[in-house]
Amino acid sequence: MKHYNIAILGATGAVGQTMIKVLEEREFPIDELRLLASPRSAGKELEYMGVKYKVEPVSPEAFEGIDIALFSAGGSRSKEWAPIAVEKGAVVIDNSSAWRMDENVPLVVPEVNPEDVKWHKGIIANPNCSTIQMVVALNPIHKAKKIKRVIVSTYQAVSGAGAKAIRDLEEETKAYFEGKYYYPEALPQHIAFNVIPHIDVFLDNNYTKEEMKMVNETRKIMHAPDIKVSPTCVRVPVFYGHSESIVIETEEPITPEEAREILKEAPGIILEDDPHNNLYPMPIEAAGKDEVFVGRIREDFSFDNGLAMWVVADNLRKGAATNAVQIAELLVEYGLV
Ligand code: 25A
Ligand code: L14
Repeated sequence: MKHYNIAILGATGAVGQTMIKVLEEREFPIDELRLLASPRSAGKELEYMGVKYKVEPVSPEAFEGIDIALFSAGGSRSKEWAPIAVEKGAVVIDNSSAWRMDENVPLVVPEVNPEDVKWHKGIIANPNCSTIQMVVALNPIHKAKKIKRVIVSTYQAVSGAGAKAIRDLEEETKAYFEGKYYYPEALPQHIAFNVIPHIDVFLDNNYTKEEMKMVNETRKIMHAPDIKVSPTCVRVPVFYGHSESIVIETEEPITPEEAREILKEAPGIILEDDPHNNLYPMPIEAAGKDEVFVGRIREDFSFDNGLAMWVVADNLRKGAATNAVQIAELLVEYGLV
């Protein structure tokens, strides 16, 4: 079997470290592994398969001989380094929002639109975490009964905003009980014992950029330019795992039982829907897992053809690292590297 040279840019970040773990767990056929980050992290050691690897500062030479480069170091780094990595011959799988809506860049969720990797021109974008788990759940229903409209409210974990935001929740919680004050470093407000209806920056239309990612990326991934999405994205004091309350309006009626039958068979989904026995998805249980968990499926009786559900996934795994590694697996499967 062929083995590949892999680079991770942003290896020391919350997503980067999860990428290393996921590559290891899925036994991705790696020949050489290069861990890259900013110069301030160079020299740090990270473990892969029980072996310590030194983190190198990112440079053009670092991409020499690399087959696949996984990027998760933020949008501005992706804009700067992806063209350089491609020029050196690598296929870039980018986790930032930098390239997602570029018409020359496929935006891929392997359970939904795997074939789109085939037309890549060097860069493949990994969607936003909240969007990924939503389309995994909605696409099978959309294929059966066209979805016209989606109303979604998210409950997003702090880890989505990176390693520093994880520390914000830890330190603020400690400070609260010690009667001290902690100034948040990564999040725009205090998150401990609070919820914040603000993720990424506000735009002129009074939605956040995170919310507009859910609108635009959903259409691109599902090849459904007419689907209407009404999102509200909220940060909650949870470390790992995003949750979503989703209400859809379909063209044809669909019963909760039909939806359960469809989702039971759908790829990448675990149905946990037995509320009378207290069975429903929760972030504390989805954390560390690669699937999307769906439950609380019920009729929305506030309008015709309405269906409500609750969808949870580990944002660092299916929302970022796992989805990126699955895209790398598709490249191998289709013989594109
Ligand atoms: O622009 P976007 O697309 O909106 O993305 C913004 C951020 O979202 C996070 C990710 O942060 C990203 O940076 N993110 C979460 N989920 C995501 C997803 N699905 C996602 N982004 C995209 N898609 P993160 O914390 O997970 O990872 C950040 C990584 O980026 C590296 N990096 C930063 N600047 C870089 C760079 N790499 C190369 N060149 C640059 N100029 C960053 O490397 C990290 O790997 P790092 O090792 O330098 O920083 C992490 C470590 O360094 C310490 N540290 C950082 N800043 C400071 C610091 N210590 C003291 N003072 C500081 N100011 C941290 O302790 C940490 O260990
Ligand atoms: O992938 O939770 O566009 O703050 C960047 C912000 C992921 C979530 C992206 C957050 C997002 C992140």
